[in-house]
Amino acid sequence: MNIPVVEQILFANNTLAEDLRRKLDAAGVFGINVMASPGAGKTTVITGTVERLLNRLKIGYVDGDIATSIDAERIAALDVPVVQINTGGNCHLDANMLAPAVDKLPLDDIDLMIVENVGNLICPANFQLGTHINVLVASVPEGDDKPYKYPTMYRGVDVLILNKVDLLPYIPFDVERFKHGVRVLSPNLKTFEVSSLHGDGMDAWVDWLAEQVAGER
Ligand SMILES: Nc1nc2c(ncn2[C@@H]2O[C@H](COP(=O)(O)OP(=O)(O)OP(=O)(O)O)[C@@H](O)[C@H]2O)c(=O)[nH]1
Ligand SMILES: [Mg+2]
Repeated sequence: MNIPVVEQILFANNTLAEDLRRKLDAAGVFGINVMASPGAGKTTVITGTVERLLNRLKIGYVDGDIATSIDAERIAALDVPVVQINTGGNCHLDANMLAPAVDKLPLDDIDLMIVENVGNLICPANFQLGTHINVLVASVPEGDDKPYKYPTMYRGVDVLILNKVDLLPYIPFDVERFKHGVRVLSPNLKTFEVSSLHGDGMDAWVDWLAEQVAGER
């Protein structure tokens, strides 16, 4: 019996992701893959990011969503090019889904492509998209134990945004316990603590991101 199916799928995905990376590099586009559990604040973080960078960078947005275009409409209202991917029930984006979406973006007129992955803390970590960095948005209401319970996601990302810190006075969340869990998995993970709703901490994240985009050019 032959059962290496998952490996084959991941290998095929990684090959496609490498193709996508080459396409982005050729067009001078820096890509980020934003992942998080449902409702952690991906779209709110992205909205705050786009608003702060509009005068500095040309941005494109790809929304991965199971069924709706609610998030895509929020970002399109900021007057940036938006492409919707409805996964039809799939719990993550993969490079095969992203490729046609990238082709619909005006790549030659974009510096930064922001991909919002499907809300899920498990599946998206296994599928590289060819983006330059993987961003994880964690949020206070999820609880401080999440790095311990979902290690694959925390281990595979380049930057962590702890969102909804405005709720710390109201929700039991031990920041040190959370950070210890993150450190064990990713000792030097770049981390930002923000309230994307109110704006606290967002400038530091956005300035760091703009530096990464500039560094790739
Ligand atoms: N208190 C507080 N609420 C926030 C913050 N950021 C987002 N929210 C709220 O959290 C809810 C979910 O935010 P979204 O940005 O839609 O989350 P998401 O991760 O994009 O959700 P999905 O795409 O459905 O997975 C909304 O009601 C936001 O207003 C924050 O910093 N503080
Ligand atoms: Mg969203």
